[in-house]
Amino acid sequence: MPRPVRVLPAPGTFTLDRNTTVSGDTAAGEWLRRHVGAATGLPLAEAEHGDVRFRIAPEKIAVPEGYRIEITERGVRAEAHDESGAHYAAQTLRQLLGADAWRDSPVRRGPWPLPCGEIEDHPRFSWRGCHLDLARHFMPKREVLRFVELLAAHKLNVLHLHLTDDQGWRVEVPGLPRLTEIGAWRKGSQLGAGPHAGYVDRPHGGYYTESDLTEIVAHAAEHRITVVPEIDVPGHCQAAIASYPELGNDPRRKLEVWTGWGVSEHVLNAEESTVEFFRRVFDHVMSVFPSPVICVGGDEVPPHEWERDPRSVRRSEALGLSEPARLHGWFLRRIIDHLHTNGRRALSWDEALDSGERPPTGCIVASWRDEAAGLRAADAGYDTVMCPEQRVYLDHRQSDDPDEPVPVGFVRTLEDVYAYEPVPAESPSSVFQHVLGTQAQVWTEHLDSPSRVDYAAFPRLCAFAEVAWSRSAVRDFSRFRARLESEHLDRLTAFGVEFRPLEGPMPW
Ligand code: TNX
Repeated sequence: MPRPVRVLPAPGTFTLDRNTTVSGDTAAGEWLRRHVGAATGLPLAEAEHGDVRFRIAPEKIAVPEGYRIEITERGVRAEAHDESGAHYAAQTLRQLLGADAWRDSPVRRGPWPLPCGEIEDHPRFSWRGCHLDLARHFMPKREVLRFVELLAAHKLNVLHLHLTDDQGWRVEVPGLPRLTEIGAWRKGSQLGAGPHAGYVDRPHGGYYTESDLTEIVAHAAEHRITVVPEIDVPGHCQAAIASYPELGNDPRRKLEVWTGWGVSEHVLNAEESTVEFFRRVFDHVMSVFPSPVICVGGDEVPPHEWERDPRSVRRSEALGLSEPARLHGWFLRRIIDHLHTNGRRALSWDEALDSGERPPTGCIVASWRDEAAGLRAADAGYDTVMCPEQRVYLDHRQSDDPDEPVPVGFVRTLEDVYAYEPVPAESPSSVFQHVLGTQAQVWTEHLDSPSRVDYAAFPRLCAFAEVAWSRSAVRDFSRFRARLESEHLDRLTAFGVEFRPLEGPMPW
C-alpha cells in the first residue's frame, strides 16, 4: 500500500531472526534496523555482506524514487535509484513483515517471514503531498513527527504545513515576539449562526520554536519528506494583525485573534512597511526550512477593507492599479519575487491567478477550487499541484450518518478519494508535463485533536497515496478495499492510528 508497479510472487520465504544482518551504505538500512528492530526485538546487526542488502544503483533503476526488491530463501536484495527509493524499499519490507512490525516495541517473538518474489516499483508523480493545518488547531510537536512517519509509510513525500491563519500564528520569529505572544493564542467562543451553531471551542493556542521546526524538518528528511511551510498572505492574517495592528487597515481598531471560522474580512494593508515586515518573516522561514518551495498562501482575500479604506484606495491609485482589489496580486508579487530572488520557488493557492497580477511562471500553483482551472493553469505553463476540494479535502465528512463528527463540507467517501484521477488520460502533453502531482488537504477547523485528525485522514489518506503513487492501470477500488481490510488496517492499528472504521462512524 500503495500498490507497486509490478509484483512477482515466488514460492518460499526468508525469515528474519536473531542472526539476520543488514548492509548497504544507505540511510534506509539504518531506518529498517531501527524501526523493524524496535518492533521485533531483533538485533538486525550491521554487517559488510548482510542478509538484507541495500544498494543505490541509478544505472539499474532508472526512475527517481524507484526501487526493486528481490527476496529469496537466502536473503533480500534492494536496489534503488536514490535514497528515496531505498527508503521506500525499506517501507515495503516493513509492510510485508505484517502488522506487528509497525509497533514501537515487541508483542511477540516471531517468526518474521518475508514472502519470496520480486517487486519493481516507482511513483507516477514527483509531488505526493499532504497538507496539515496547524493554525486552526495546534498539534504538539510529537504528533507532527508521528504524522510524518505515517506519510512516509504511504510513500508520500511532501508535508505542506499551514502555519498561520486568522485563528492562530504558530511560528516563532526572532525580533517579532508578539506574533507568538499574542498571535498564537485565542479565546474560546460559542459559535453563532450557520451550520456549526452550538459548536463550542475552548481557549486554544501554541506555537513552534525554531528548534521544534528544525526537529520536524530533520525527521521529515530522514523519512524522505520535504516540509513546505506556508505563511498565508495577504488574507487569513487576522492573528498577525492582532499582534501588530500597524499591519492592518485600521491601526486604531484593536483586533483579537479570530475565534470564528470562515474567512475574516481583515486583510493586510499594502504599505511598503508591511511588505518589509513579511520579507523579514519569510527570511526567517527560509532559514529554518531548506525546502526549495515555500508557500505564500494567497487564498481567499476579501477586498472590502481595501475598497473602504481611503489610504488603500490612494495606495492602489498610486501604484496604477485599476481597482483596490488588485492589491492582492500586487502584494503577492512582492513576496513571490523576494522568494525567487533568494533562490526558492513560491507555491500559491490558485487565487493568485485571478489576483490582478499573474504570478511569474516560476511560481507553482496549488489548485484547489476548480479541477478544470488547475489543468488549464498547467496547460498555460504553470507547474501545478492538484489539490481539488471536490476530491481530496480530508476535513470533509465521510458519510451522511448523523454519528459522523461535525459534518463539514460535502460527503467525501473513501471510494470518492480513490476514484480521483489528477491528470485525465485525454489531457494534452503540456498538462502531463506541468502537473507535478497531487496533494490531500487536512484543514482543522473541526479537527481539534490528533485523534480527530487520524479519524479524518485515515483510511482516506491510504486511498489518496495510491492515487498519487500508482498508475491507474493497477488501481481497482474493490481490490484496494480488500487489501485495506485484510492487512493494512491492522498495520494502522498496530501503529496506533485512530482511523474511521470502514463500516461507519462510531458515535461521538
Ligand atoms: C478553504 S482551501 C480554505 C481554508 C479552509 C477550507 C475548509 C483554501 C486555500 N482555503 O481556509 O480551512 O476551505 O475546507
